[in-house]
Amino acid sequence: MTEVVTLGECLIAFVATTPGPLAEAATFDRIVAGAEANVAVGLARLGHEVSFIGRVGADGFGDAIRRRLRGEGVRTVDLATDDAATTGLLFRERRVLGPAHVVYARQASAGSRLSPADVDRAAAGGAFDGARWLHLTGITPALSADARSAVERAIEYARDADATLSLDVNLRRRLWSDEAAAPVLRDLARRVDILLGNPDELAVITGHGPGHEPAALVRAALDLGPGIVVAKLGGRGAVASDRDDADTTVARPAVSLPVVVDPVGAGDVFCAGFIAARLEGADLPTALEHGNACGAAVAAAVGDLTGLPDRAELQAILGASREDGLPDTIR
Ligand code: KDG
Repeated sequence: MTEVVTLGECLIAFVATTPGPLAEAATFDRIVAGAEANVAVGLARLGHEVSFIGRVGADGFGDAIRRRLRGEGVRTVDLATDDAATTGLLFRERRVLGPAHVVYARQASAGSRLSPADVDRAAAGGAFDGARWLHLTGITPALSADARSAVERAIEYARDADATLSLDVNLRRRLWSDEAAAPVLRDLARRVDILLGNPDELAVITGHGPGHEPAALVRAALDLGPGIVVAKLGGRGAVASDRDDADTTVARPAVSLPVVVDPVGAGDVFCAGFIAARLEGADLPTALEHGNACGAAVAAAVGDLTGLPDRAELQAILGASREDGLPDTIR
């Protein structure tokens, strides 16, 4: 039995070893990446039981993903090996300022061939039995028609299990245009309990142009239907509103970092910290603080998973940030 189920494409990422544009990058670190897998590992590190539904190729990259997820304690029985396709890859530059550019090699990859049958198999194997939470991202429906149907199937099982549904918008403009993404993501947003995204993403799904305050975007997104909307603001923390008290916006500042080493993955791990806190009964402001702390820990190290905190580290970061900034060492 698992508390949290998630599904999507886990990739191997080649991340430039030195900061700068991709055109200048000649050496790369090989890491395991993928938004939903990042959330899964983040939750497992924080002591929660997580199932990951997906596909990898019958290749060394797929083996590396399986070993990593399993080693982190994520349930991988529903991570199928697809003999007919290779594991998806991405190549990413490192940027401290501005968004990092990415090149994908994931078209027709094993992960993008995820289908409703995979979700049915996982359900038959008990993945949704007693599940309390299903976490989705806007990446999976962009991968293929089958992957989009797999998301729909997972929602059906999660509803039957009375699980909480969360959606991290995670708009990937290398996979689809705003015009193609907006109606699909809006339709998902209407049906989840908790919607998370950055202001740019919330603007796209609410149909707002740029330049709106996060609190206004959160309120507009609440009108779509979710019970809670969270705007992730990176270095400015997070703001959120609950439908039951829509006039009140809760804001929590980011944990301030002496240096942002690699912010990619921080948004995913924010979700992990937030979900873990809610599973443990935390109120909205506390869940935002946990999300911010997890995000900061990941932004302080290279790679999507490297800096993920365990429970003790999370408590140390929270304690230190409430006092006087981060200590040099937390243990
Ligand atoms: O959020 C981090 C992800 O962007 C990264 O791990 C890769 O999932 C990924 C994607 O599709 O871009």
